[in-house]
Amino acid sequence: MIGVSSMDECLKSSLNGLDLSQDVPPGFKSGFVTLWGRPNVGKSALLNLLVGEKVAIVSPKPQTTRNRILGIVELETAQIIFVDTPGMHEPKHKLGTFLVDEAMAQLPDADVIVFVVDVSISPTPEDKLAANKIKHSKAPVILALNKRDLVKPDVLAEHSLQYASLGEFEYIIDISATRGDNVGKLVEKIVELLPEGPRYYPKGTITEMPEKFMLAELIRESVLHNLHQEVPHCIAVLVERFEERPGGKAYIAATIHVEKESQKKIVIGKGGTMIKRIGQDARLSIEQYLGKPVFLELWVKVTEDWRRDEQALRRFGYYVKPR
Ligand SMILES: Nc1nc2c(ncn2[C@@H]2O[C@H](COP(=O)(O)OP(=O)(O)O)[C@@H](O)[C@H]2O)c(=O)[nH]1
Ligand SMILES: [Mg+2]
Repeated sequence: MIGVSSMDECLKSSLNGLDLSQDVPPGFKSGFVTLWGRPNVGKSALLNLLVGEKVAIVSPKPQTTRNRILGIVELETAQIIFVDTPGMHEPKHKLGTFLVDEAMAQLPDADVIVFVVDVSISPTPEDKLAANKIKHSKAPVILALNKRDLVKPDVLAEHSLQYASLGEFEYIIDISATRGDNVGKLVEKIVELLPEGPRYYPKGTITEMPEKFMLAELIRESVLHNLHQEVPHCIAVLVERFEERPGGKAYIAATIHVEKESQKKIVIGKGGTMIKRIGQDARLSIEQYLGKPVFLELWVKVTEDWRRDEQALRRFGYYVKPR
């Protein structure tokens, strides 16, 4: 099950059997940094850039991220555990409720919150909603004005003021998650704000997401890139089999679940062209991720209205906590 009710619980399970007395230099800092904000502002792109590897899928469509995802950055003087969250929005179905709950669950244990916004446009109602949810948090908040590569300096200044008025911020910085502008400075400031602490994860750990989860995410990303409008939001991916085959090839069988027969037709495409394209793109990114050749078999199945069906949501890894 991917949905985790709180960071503490998750941390405890990952710490089982780990030697926490691992030597750390005096003054070593560590902690959880929650990446917060509405959908589509660049939280996952920022996480990947910080970690230096793809741990979260990214797309121009809102609500790409559905689970809390960890990305760990190891420095000489600190270990920063970044927590990527689904974007804050007004939920329209049970999946939406799960996304918002999953994001909210990452606030109480955060040592630092990075509130990411898209500075190329003025604040939207969802930015205001996201800002309000962290108004009373005990953790210090850094305002990261992302996508500065898209705006001229005068617009940047005007929008920055608008975002700055949404709350109280420990530090404000304009960054670009695609170009990398000011990301080093952002990390420096985060380290300054972190408490002293142990190395929570063994050196070299980048994420703790299970491999099967990453495979399903990479397939979902391929669907997001190849299909438009509502369909990508109506899909869930389950990896049924993941096996080593002789000759070092990986065999993966996965099912793409859609909500309606009409969506199944779109995902398969005329004469199977779309599912072929989705499969090819997914295979390439999975091969890059696993570092070995992959044989990928994809199936498409209708699971009626799964976004409103609690049992199906659980099966797909979107655990909805009792309210
Ligand atoms: N130009 C530009 N695009 C960005 C930047 N950061 C993210 N994006 C794009 O914005 C879209 C949403 O990014 P994503 O990381 O999925 O947003 P999230 O929903 O907040 O996780 C993607 O198309 C990214 O490539 C940036 O700094 N500059
Ligand atoms: Mg995301």
